Amino acid sequence: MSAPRITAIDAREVLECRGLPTVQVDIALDDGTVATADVPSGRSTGAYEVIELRDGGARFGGFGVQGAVANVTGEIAAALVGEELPTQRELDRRLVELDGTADKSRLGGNAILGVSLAAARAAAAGTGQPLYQALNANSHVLPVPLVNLINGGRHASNDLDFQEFIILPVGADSILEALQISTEVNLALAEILLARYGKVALNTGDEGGFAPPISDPREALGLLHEAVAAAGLEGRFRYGLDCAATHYYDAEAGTYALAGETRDRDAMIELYLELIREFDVVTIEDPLEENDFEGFAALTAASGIQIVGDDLFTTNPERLARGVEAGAANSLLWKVNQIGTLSEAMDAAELAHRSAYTVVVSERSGETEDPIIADLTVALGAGQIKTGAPVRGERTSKYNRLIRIAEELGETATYPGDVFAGAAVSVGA
Ligand code: 2PG
Ligand code: MG
Repeated sequence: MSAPRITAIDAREVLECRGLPTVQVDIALDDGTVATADVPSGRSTGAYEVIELRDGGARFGGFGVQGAVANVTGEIAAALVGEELPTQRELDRRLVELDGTADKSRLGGNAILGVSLAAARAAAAGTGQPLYQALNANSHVLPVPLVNLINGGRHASNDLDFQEFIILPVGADSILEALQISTEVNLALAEILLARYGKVALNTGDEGGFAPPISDPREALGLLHEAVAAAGLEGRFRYGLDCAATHYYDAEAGTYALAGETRDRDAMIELYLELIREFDVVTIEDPLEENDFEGFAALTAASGIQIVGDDLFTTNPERLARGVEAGAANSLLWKVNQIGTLSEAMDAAELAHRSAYTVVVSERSGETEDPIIADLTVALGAGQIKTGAPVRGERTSKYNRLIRIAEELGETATYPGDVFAGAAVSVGA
């Protein structure tokens, strides 16, 4: 049986949650399928991510993506329309070849990823299956969400330097219960913040978490513990951080500026070991700057918890291979737009799993309501997803999609709970 033919590839500018434009792509097939995907966008981006093409100039403050859209409807469409829909891997190989640069800077990572993801959806539609099932017939693992309740860093206008303060509902029995108890903690947190700091503390950051007027990371972690206790849910959560440390690192001086103090790498590692002990932190993303493989390795060895590389690896198999070699981190933050095609991101996830690294699928701070990462998380069997606070449409679209997937999977759905990180981290009760 031959594959359906591509009859049209269209694209447009749409808005992401910060009000900036991003690329949306449609792929139409001759069997009547029309599949669409949106491209997310980061703010605390890593230096080794592929290039997101922006127009510059006056439109949208320079953030327009008309150039990337034109690359989809022009060059990419010209290369593919009229052909049979290739396999995902063949399509992505051709997109990479057509672009011809190492960082996808000619056509734009945003142009290429939109086509790659829309094609994945088009292929799934042809099989009559939901995307997660079409990608992996053995899909059954719903993820533990890393729920980001307090925002700082580049995602918020407060003085917290760490970007994300996270709760992990490992003591839930299902994704739905995980979201229920996380929301109960979020409601309790709002009451505590209001009583302690006034209503200014209820302002939120880019990922929907609160942005209270504090600067001490201990205070933020303490607030999460208080909220869990106030909600009567002690023992059902563990705690996590995304420090996004590149963004408070002074490369000239080789030091980190944190909460008004300056620390070198060793002092940062010491601080993390204290936070792990004091606050039951079981996962830390980007604790050090994006080039410090050695420091990551030292913390990974000393801490025994999940250490996640985001800006460190940028979902790039080559950077991940270097990390595995060095023993840097034991977990890959997985963001499709950091590398620009689904196949290359899948390669990074496969390498992670072969290397006994966990995979945490992640949103970007600039998301649309497209829930595609929910399907990808389940297809990968990653067991962990990071998609912000349980509020606001661009975050809840992912959570709500997971609830539907769990319902579709019925009795076969599993929720990893305490073993979210497998052997990478010991989180015994
Ligand atoms: C991160 C992400 C998403 P951004 O650092 O992990 O939470 O932020 O998309 O701004 O890079
Ligand atoms: Mg990060």
